[in-house]
Amino acid sequence: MGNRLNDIVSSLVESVRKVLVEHRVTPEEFRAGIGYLVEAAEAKELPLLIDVFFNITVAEITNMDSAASPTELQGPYFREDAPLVTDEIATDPRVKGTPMLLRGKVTDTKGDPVAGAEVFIWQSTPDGKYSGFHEGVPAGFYRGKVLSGPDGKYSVRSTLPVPYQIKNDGPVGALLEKMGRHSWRPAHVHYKVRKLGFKEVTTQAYFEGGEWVGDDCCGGSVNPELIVPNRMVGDARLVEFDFRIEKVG
Ligand code: MBD
Ligand code: FE
Repeated sequence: MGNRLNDIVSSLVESVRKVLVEHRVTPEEFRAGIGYLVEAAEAKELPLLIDVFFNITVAEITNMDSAASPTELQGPYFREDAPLVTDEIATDPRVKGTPMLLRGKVTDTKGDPVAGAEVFIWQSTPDGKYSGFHEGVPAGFYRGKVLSGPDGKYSVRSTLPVPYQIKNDGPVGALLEKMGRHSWRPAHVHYKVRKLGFKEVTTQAYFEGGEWVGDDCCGGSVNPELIVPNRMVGDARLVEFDFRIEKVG
């Protein structure tokens, strides 16, 4: 039996040691680094810090040799307790937003419809906040869980998210700023598709021509397969997004 935990942690330690040597890191810098991590933890920003730098890589690993549709960042704002929704995701009537229609189909890797799949959808408010994490957004707003129908299809209304700056008033924002990096993400909608007997697919949709699509602070240029064309249905921006999920085993 191998020891995967030991394999990974030992490699991680080895990699960090190389960086310390390469940059001749001083004891003061080393202590400052530890202090920074404590600060990030105290500000509850460790998930954000780790997601910003590494989540994209884990998504890319998942996509290697996968017949399912591409996975992408989960980010720090998923919640299991998303309300079950049928045709509308709750949005704050006090905040003006552009209508958005999210629809698509869940199939297996042969293209047959998968009924009764849970499609979790979560997104920012029109001013870049997530319910359950940021103040001022009622719980359960801008997120929901919709079930695919007998034909595998789902359809819900919401409002358009905007490009937004990841939380930048804490340790993560301070780090990016000192590094000379920006903290913007292109506008996006998050999805997680779950069905017993299938591998879960976590992904995001981006908007054609959207600002920062070529320069996401969490991973550079976004996967072109995840960019939806600019289409309207009535007064609503259409986000047509299909999912191919793969059987376990
Ligand atoms: C987000 O909204 C997000 O989606 C990611 C990946 C990181 C930070 C904030
Ligand atoms: Fe997000």
